[in-house]
Amino acid sequence: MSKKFNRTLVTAALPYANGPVHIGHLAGCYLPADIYVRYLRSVGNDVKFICGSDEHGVPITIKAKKEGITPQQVVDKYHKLMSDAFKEFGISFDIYSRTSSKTHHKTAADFFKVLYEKNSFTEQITEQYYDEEAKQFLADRYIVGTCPKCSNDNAYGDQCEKCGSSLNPTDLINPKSTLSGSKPVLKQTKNWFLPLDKLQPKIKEYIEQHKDWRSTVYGQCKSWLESGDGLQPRAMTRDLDWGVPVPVNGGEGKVLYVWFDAPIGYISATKDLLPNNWEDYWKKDDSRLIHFIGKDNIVFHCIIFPSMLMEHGEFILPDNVPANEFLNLEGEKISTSRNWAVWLHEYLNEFANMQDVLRYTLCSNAPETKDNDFTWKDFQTKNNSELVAILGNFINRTLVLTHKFYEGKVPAANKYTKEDLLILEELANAPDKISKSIEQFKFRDAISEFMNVARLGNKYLADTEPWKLIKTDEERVKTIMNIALQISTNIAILAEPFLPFTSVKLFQLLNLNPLKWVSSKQTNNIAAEHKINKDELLFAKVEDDIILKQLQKLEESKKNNQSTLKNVSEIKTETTFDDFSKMDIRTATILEAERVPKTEKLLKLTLDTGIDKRTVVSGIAQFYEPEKIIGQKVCLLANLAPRKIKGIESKGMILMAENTKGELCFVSPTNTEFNNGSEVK
Ligand code: B3M
Ligand code: ZN
Repeated sequence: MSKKFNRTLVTAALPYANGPVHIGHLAGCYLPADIYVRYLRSVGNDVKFICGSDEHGVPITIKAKKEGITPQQVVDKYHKLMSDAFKEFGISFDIYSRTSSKTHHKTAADFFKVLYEKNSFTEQITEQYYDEEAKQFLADRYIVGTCPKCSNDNAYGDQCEKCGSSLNPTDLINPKSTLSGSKPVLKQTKNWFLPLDKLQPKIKEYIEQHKDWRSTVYGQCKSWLESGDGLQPRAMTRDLDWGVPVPVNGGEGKVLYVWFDAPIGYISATKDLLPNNWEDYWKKDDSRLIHFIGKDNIVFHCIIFPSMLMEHGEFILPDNVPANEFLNLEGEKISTSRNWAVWLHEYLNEFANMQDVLRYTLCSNAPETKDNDFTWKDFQTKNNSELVAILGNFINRTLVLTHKFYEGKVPAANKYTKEDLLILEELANAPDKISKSIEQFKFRDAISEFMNVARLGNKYLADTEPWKLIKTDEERVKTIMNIALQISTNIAILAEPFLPFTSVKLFQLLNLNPLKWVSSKQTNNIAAEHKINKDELLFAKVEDDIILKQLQKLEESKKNNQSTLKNVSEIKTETTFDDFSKMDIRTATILEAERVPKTEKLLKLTLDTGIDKRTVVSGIAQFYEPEKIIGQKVCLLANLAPRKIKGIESKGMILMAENTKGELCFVSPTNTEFNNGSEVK
């Protein structure tokens, strides 16, 4: 951070234009990015805020198929919906572009050509799955099968959403095309690969220069670099008909890999915003590039995109990637398909003019260092006990008393007590504390420092009790009320990044033009004799019935999901008793359990199988605390060939099944009188 930057380009992940925006998106990246940008603007930095919709990629073609419309129709519909929702929440992009635009197609194609001409790619003929009925190559997402790592039957060709492993389609056991349901065949095709294996040393050096990144981000990068054989070449073109056509000979019928073109979308959007000087932001050494994203996009922004930029050679590299973890909803993973979400467009209907309440809740509970939970109860508490009871209450008392005592005119301070001076000093110090947190991307801390200013004001009024004092010491009350109005004014300034609607409203109530950050270090921003406007409440209480209604709505989603049984996979192809009896499944007991360091999903278990004591590594850390499963009876596939996982030899696999929430649970003998080592048959 010692380097001097003269301009900052802030990007927020380009969301796929295939569904409306929910609170997880907002908390994951758009809200922190917006707070950061608003703050930099208020400080007077040169900053541009870039976003847009990601309109390519297989999820969009899948959505189009489902709805019986074209991919273009899908993205047109959602581009508008999403762009509107962001705007309504005050997400202050300088541009919200789209990757189906002409500028983008050209920019991405040109970028590809530069790398192609520099021989950055390797050409590889690979065998890809092909659907003979649908007569097309199958994108990874069009293939489902059984995950080789955790046996989830609904793993996709690129990833198992259950255990988080990233996969190749050929890793899947029993692959099936989702287009026709048929078994796909392997067919040869040529594609261009980015040889990340060869680039690994350069990437490693780059990552290691960024030990200042959030530990979750840095850690994930390190584990990509260090896991197994390190980075692997990745195809940058795909056999697909939706996307940016591959602009070189032999590229017919292929498009750029969506993760090749999407980050270039940041560049194209900057071009659209600043046709004449976009290059300043992307190519000058005194420019700083910051990507706000969710944790599932870390590898693309910290490894793949920087590799592309390095290979190209003209661009600066991301300086920071403050990725957030995930936000859950009422204890469960947010899921579009299960309608387990709070949709922004619905929130706007049901909580009109309460954008800042959601912004406040999401920021003060942001998943910055670990996954976090949004609950409606917490939303109500944050509103009622903090926004209403502290911030709203302080402002309201100040405005009401100013009207009552002085007909809305700011009284002049006449003599400060020692306590007053302490309050003013604390007020003047607040902005630097908030700045420090924001600059370190610690938005939760920042918003709590902000709230402390309102707490300070509230306590000041409670301690000095001007409503009582007015009867005995009118002069003293003038100073107190002047100070309360200074605090209110500074709150209006400091609120802007976090609660922009409240900030605007508060400036209006104070009858002031909005002020910039630097003014908040002073404590004389509102002049004596200045006339303020009539008071109005900033926040309203949220009653229990409103919260209940939201919880009932979620309950409905849950019921619908259970009745449609969306998570139940089809029966696999027939097998024989002989094949089944090759599997040696035994009862066993967990003796020891511990987390595998530097992983999120893995537990190292020691089992008593009745025959031996052995180690099994299992991807269940998201579902079970290690200390709570000691003594747990389980079923174990005991003759599975041993495998090394994270350097630990794992012998066998524990049988698990999914519950209605999609969590993995042990399949274990229900009767406690089982011996370890009893065969399951
Ligand atoms: N569209 C993935 C997502 O929405 C992807 C991000 C692109 S950022 C360049 O999570
Ligand atoms: Zn898996």
